[in-house]
Amino acid sequence: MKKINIEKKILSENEKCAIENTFFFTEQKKLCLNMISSPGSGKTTILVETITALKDKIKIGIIEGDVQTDIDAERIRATEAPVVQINTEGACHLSAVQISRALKELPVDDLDLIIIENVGNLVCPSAFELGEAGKIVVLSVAEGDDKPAKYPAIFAKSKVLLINKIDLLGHVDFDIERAKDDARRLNKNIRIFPISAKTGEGMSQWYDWLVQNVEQEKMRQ
Ligand SMILES: Nc1nc2c(ncn2[C@@H]2O[C@H](COP(=O)(O)OP(=O)(O)OP(=O)(O)O)[C@@H](O)[C@H]2O)c(=O)[nH]1
Ligand SMILES: [Mg+2]
Ligand SMILES: [Zn+2]
Repeated sequence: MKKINIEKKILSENEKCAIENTFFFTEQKKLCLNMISSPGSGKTTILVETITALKDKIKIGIIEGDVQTDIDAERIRATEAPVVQINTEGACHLSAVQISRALKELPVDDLDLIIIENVGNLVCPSAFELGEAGKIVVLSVAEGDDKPAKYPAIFAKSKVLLINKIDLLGHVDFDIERAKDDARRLNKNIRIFPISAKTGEGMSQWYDWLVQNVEQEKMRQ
C-alpha cells in the first residue's frame, strides 16, 4: 500500500489575519514594525523621541497596545503624530485582528512608517504575528543582562535590539557585552543599538536604521 504523507499546516485565525495585514502593508509599501519589551523599558519614550527627531524626514503613525488606559496614546498625541489606542482588557499581547481594525482609523496614505507598541511583556507578544515586517525588542539596563538568555524567543525573532537607559549603566550591574553576545548567539543578524532615550546618546544610529529601512520599503518594486 502506498503511504502518503500529508503535512498540512493549519493556520490559526491570528496567522491568517497577520498574512492579510502583511499583504496590506506590502501593497501600500508601508513599513510596519512591532515593538516589544517588558513593562517600563522605555518603548513610549523612545517613540516620542523618534517621532520628534524624524518629523521632517518621515511620517510615523503609532498603534498603542495596553491592557488599560490611553496614557501612552496621549503621550504620542502630544507629538501630533497619528495614534490609535487599543485596550486589550486583560490580554497580555496584541492580535492581528486588532491591528487590522486599528489600521482603518489611521491615515495610512499619509504615513511612511507604522510602529506598533505592543503590550509590555517580554514573552507572549513574540508568539503572535501581527503582519509586521520586523520586530524591535527593547531591553533596558535596569532589567539585567541575563534577559536574552532567559527569554530567548523574542531576541531570536527581532531585527533590532535597542538596549535602552544606558545613562544608568554606572548605577546597575549590567554587562552590556554579555547581553550583546547572548542576543547574537540567538540571532546572528540582529542589529544592536545601545541608546538612552533620556539623554539622546546612541539614538542617531537607530534613526539612521529607521530612515534607511523606510526608504528601502518605498523603493521596493
Ligand atoms: N534613565 C532613563 N529612564 C528612561 C529612559 N527611557 C525611558 N525612561 C523612563 O522609564 C520609565 C518607563 O518608560 P516608558 O516609555 O513609559 O516605558 P514603556 O516601555 O512604554 O512602558 P509600558 O508601556 O508600560 O510597557 C519612564 O519613567 C521613563 O521616563 C532612559 O533612556 N533613561
Ligand atoms: Mg508604553
Ligand atoms: Zn498574551
